Amino acid sequence: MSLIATDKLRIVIGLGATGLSCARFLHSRQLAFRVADSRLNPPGLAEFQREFPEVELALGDFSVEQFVAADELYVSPGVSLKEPAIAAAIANGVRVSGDLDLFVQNVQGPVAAITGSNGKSTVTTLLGEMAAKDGKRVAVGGNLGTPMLDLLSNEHQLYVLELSSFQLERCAKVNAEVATVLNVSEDHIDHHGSLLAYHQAKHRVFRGCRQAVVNRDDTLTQPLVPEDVRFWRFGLANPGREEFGLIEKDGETWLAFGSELLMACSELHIAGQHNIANALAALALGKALGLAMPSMLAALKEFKGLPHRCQWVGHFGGVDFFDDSKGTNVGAAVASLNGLAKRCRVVLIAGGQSKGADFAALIDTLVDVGRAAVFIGEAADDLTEQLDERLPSMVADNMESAVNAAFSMARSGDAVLLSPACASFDMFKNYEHRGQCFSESVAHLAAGGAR
Ligand code: UMA
Ligand code: ADP
Repeated sequence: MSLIATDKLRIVIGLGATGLSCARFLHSRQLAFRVADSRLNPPGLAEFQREFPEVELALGDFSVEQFVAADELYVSPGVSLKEPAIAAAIANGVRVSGDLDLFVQNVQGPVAAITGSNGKSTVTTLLGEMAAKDGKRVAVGGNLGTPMLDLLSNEHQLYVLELSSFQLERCAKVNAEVATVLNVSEDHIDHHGSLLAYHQAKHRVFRGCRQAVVNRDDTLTQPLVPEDVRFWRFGLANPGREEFGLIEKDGETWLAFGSELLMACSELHIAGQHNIANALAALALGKALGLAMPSMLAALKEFKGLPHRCQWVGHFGGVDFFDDSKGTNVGAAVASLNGLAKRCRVVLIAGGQSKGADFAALIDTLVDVGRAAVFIGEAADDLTEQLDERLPSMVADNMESAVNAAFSMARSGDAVLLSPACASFDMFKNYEHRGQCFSESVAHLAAGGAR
């Protein structure tokens, strides 16, 4: 296919999953583009060279001259807009956006746009399963994994997108049928600079939305939107009229809509108060989209949760082991610790790249509900210092030693929880790799003999 020669210079920045999807999209629309990546060997290189041998590619340090001369930059989420070459382009009036803008301009069909500090992947997946159960041809992706541009198809009746603050900060308008910020707690402060800037990036999800789902328990999720936007509210207290919440009846806690009891929480396979909040959020989003309640409840009853989210991975010597490798910020690790603390004492494995986080809330919870801690990665010394010997702790330099150390400090009936409150990239390829190393170390420990 020959590309349309135009006077526009478009540059796709980043050659990971997003960059490749942008390249495929622009190519499918016969629009000329170039690609740049600051890495010499980016992950999408081989695929890119195979699919687009004719497209110009610049690897290594970004070129200020090239970016400033461009008309449009499509910047991958992992690349900061503060990169000097990109900042210079912005200062020169170059149009800078990302895959989300391209998606919004080209999608046909309603979009559910989901962001928040924690629970995004769980709620996105759950809502996708509810929609599928209700017979909708639904596409599910975004930050969850499949780049959103790869989802575009006339076949789909609904798009359910998980959106990160990185994707949102470079998008003008999302125009979602329903949008939500599930919760807001500190994350990615190294990237955004402050909680305020992070909050503002997240709240872009509401731009142009027709309906909004709001968490009654977290005022930071409340949007400033025009009056004609329809609100759906959820929270862990008794619901008001047309709201989702919890009702206690006959010794059971029920998911409820107004005064209507929907299903007992004991029927959920996903554990912890945070997952009950996720279930309520998914129901509220589904209600906004007009999904039938019986289909949504059937999907909820079947949902077993995602891997690396408080996932039970083994039992040895009287100790249960849980992989919460996706607990990549303080709020997530606190939620997991509190969830497990309902059943037992916890030995926590935490640490990695802190992203500029303040660990105070994690340490306070750990002191309350923990037995001991093992710290790993770049944040290990900071965590040890903040714990200040209020609980026994050790530092380990790999996952196998961390699991062995955690087990040696656990008592029969305790749980060992990997919920790092940090990014994984200092020691692992990604959070999945970290979780896999944890499970393998647990299996190795179990194979090595009794306590
Ligand atoms: N990078 C460079 N130079 C470049 C381009 C990228 O050094 O020129 C680095 C980035 O700094 C980053 C890494 O490469 O460390 C990957 O960045 P990317 O933008 O190329 O990432 P993609 O492969 O396109 O994947 C992105 C999301 N990644 C990020 O936002 C970092 C994926 O979310 C998402 O699944 C995918 O798009 C499809 O939409 C992952 C993630 O970690 C799961 N997200 C963060 C999170 O959930 O906390 C936001
Ligand atoms: P995200 O996609 O936002 O990272 P996930 O659904 O993948 O969220 O869950 C990641 C981790 O965040 C979980 O393992 C758990 O520790 C924590 N978590 C999930 N849902 C919530 C919630 N609603 N509130 C607080 N923490 C949560």
